[in-house]
Amino acid sequence: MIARITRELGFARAAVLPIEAPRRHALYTSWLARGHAGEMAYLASPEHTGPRADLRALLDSARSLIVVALAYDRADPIPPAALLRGRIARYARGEDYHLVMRDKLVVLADRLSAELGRPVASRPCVDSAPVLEREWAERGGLGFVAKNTMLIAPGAGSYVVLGELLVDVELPITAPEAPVKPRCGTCRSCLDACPTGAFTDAYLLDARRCISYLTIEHHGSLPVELRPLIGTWVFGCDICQEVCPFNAGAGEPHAPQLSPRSIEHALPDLIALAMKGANQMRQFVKRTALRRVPREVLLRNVAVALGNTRSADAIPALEKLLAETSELVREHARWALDQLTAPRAR
Ligand code: B12
Ligand code: SF4
Ligand code: SF4
Repeated sequence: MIARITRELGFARAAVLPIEAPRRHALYTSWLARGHAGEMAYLASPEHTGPRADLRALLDSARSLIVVALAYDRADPIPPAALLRGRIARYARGEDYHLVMRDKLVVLADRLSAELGRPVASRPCVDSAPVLEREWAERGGLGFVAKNTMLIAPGAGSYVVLGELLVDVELPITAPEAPVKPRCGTCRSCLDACPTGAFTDAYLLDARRCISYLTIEHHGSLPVELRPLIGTWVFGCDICQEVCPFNAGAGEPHAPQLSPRSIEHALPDLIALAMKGANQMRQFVKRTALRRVPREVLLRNVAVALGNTRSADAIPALEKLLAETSELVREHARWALDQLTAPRAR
């Protein structure tokens, strides 16, 4: 029944697990203890560490966990030439996946309740909920946790987002007895390709060096030594997924809501983005995951990306950013202008 409903709802993978203790909670707390979470202090709060160790803290009547993967669009659109283009990570190019996933999980709970002919108590979770999502996806047999720390569902690859539905129904378990074996073998393409050296080891990521963290979670001044390494990413980063052989080819069908809203939401014209006032920016980010960062943080990222284009065409846009009220934006625009005027290292 769950397999049929989740397929009809467009999920790429789904599994049912019993409510059990996670096996890797200690890995999570040791990751926090190493300081790898950077400024994401909320991850270490009791509201986050507690429920990650015990799913019942989220729904005390929970009897089963349904874990799902939703595929998003991996194709890069071909933009018109001759503009300075930035990059937005693929998962953030369409409608905000948190909204899409949550809506689907709520429908899943309703359909389950209708088929069982009784009310079902449930709790949908996605990303910000205190759940060890990759562990449960792996335990459910959706895929394996890879060296780049991503959950890879062979066939669909790693371009999937995860979600969970806790329900107070004892459903037939579909999770495999033994976990899916890691399939990276001797490959280490992702570890070598990361421009900022964010992997301290295979399976271990120091968020403080990750472009995804720097452009989305870190809202202050960007470390000067990392700015040139951010390239033209303005929101997130996909490099450790782009180089992965499990993502080669067209993949499987993805949720249409997660397709890029426009070319500008995938490979944005950096100059046009720098020129957007508050209202225009609000329109641009509406109902996308981009709305999760303040305008000044997006403009900070745009300034760095413009500096990294090393193109004199970026100068007028950066000069316009120098007039922003935010000192954060002005400081990054000054840095970017310095990149454009400084002689290149040979
Ligand atoms: C904090 C966070 C981040 C941080 C830290 C990422 C990280 N790798 O830890 C930052 C901001 C950097 C980030 C970036 C991204 N994120 Co993020 N993030 C999260 C969040 C909220 C928590 C992750 C976490 O707890 N990290 C701490 C580590 C220790 O835990 P973990 O990654 O879950 O690792 C588990 C396993 O790897 C395993 N494990 C640990 N060691 C070992 C060793 C071996 C040998 C094995 C087999 C397993 C294993 O145990 C860990 C604990 O259970 C989750 C949502 C959630 N609630 O889980 C999304 C989540 C992981 N992110 C997601 C996405 C999409 C991204 C980005 C791709 C976005 C982008 N394009 O910019 C990048 C990918 C960067 C990367 N290579 O991970 C998806 C990943 C989907 C997938 N297919 O895996 C999630 C699940 C959100 C979602 N609902 O879909 N993210
Ligand atoms: S998302 Fe980018 S910066 Fe972060 S670990 Fe992957 S390649 Fe490195
Ligand atoms: S690039 Fe290679 S090592 Fe990295 S996740 Fe993919 S298969 Fe594993």
